[in-house]
Amino acid sequence: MPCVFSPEQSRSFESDGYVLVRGLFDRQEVHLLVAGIEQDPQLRASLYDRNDSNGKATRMATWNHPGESVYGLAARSARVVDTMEAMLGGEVYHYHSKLTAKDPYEGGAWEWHQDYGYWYHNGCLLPHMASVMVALDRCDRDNGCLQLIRGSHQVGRVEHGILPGEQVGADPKRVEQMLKQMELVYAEMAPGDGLFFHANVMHRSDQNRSASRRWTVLFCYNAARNDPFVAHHHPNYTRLDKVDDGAIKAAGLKFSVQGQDVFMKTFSNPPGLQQRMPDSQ
Ligand SMILES: O=C(O)CCC(=O)C(=O)O
Repeated sequence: MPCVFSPEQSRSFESDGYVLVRGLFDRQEVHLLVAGIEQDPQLRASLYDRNDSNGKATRMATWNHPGESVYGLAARSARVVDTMEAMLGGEVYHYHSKLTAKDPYEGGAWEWHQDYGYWYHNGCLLPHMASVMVALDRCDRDNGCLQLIRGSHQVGRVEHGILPGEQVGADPKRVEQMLKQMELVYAEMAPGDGLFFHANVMHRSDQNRSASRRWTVLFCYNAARNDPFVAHHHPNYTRLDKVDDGAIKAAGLKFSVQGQDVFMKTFSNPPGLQQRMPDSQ
């Protein structure tokens, strides 16, 4: 399948930095994705917590290479990869994927940040990077859906550092200005919807204060021509083996393979981000 964006969505990606595609994965695929992620023994064993400033945790799993599991096939599916290639203007490779699981009343908040605020420090010279967040559950304001600042990718990379609550985030003074001039958007999503967004889009999310679970999976990509010049915890250019859109249903409930699929043990900030934000103490 070629890029899933309509011409109008391609234009809004340029101006807004994100596009929400309803029903990127259909009911049967979402069912397989959720079951795969909930039940995969290796993934479950690799879950770790990322705490917010109130001690509330998002449970996470992170993996660098998409394999033959149902969620590996989703990250390699033509509809996602072709759309990323259209967004980033050429061949892409898989940079990593992550589950961000906010459980009822527990799931933690994320501070305002740009993904490139982190990935810059990994030796990625250009911001030719993007992600798609796929909703596994309904995501809304009550359970901590993603919030974005429309058009914020146009400001370029903003300085990031450790904020008073100990999470890394973007310079609050810049974010304050952006919020005065640009629109704050709540990306409410149904299971299977996909939110494609540029790595310089400013985004955050609230704690899950509701009784509904909010699990999402994010597939992140880098342009092949933007091979990082620093070796780090995410891969250098690795050819992405794209699969047909039918691959998820054809494979069924497939889990990761021990020894082939490798999960990370923790969330690591690049060394360049271990400084406090000036004036933020
Ligand atoms: O899952 C969320 O609410 C936020 C995730 C996020 O911002 C990220 O992984 O960069």
